[in-house]
Amino acid sequence: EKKTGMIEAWLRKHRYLYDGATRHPFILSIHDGTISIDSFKTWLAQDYLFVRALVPFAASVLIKAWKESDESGDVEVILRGVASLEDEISWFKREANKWGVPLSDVVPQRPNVKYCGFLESLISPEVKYTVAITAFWAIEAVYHESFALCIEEGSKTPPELKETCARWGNEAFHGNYCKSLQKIANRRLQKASDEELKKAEVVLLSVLEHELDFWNMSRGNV
Ligand code: HMH
Repeated sequence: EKKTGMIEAWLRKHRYLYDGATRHPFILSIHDGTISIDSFKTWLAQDYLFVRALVPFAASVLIKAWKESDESGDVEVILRGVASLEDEISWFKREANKWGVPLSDVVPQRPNVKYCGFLESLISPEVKYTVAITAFWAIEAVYHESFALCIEEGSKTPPELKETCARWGNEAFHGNYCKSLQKIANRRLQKASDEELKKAEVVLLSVLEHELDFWNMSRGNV
């Protein structure tokens, strides 16, 4: 079995699930301009809570990189991601204010609770850097690929949602960030034991399933 480009191989193998997560009806409804504003508001409020939970997970990946990585450059890539989350949280507060969504009393819905619980389980020191960085890449890549579709030429994304889509869909920051994470993940997976590879693949599938459930929740189908 060839171990190089493991991420690409897994994406081919799990294409159906990956497309399900990145071409979800929620995203397609933004892309074709038919999204209901209630769905968008639900997503906004729930994703604010998710991003708050993403901070300690991202910080745990940073610690794992510092302890376990064979290349010091990994820390900078992950640090850039951690740092960008502060701006992201401020953005959520501004955006929620704009839409009249009160963030102080948002109750996390079940799929969100489950996804955040999954993130928390990955913080454990027993979860290896290779497995954690694979999860981190997948989490960011699903959002990038999803929202990139909505800013493509010819999309009918409502103008008031363009900024949201560009936040994750843009190539300049988010696209390159995902590429850097993917490169790190591939490099680590190339050197991983079969047992670690199995764990990383399972974690990737879990991320994709949680992302699907998150989109479903945003559309009101819990
Ligand atoms: C549910 N997945 C979810 N929310 C996000 N903000 C990201 C991924 C990427 O940051």
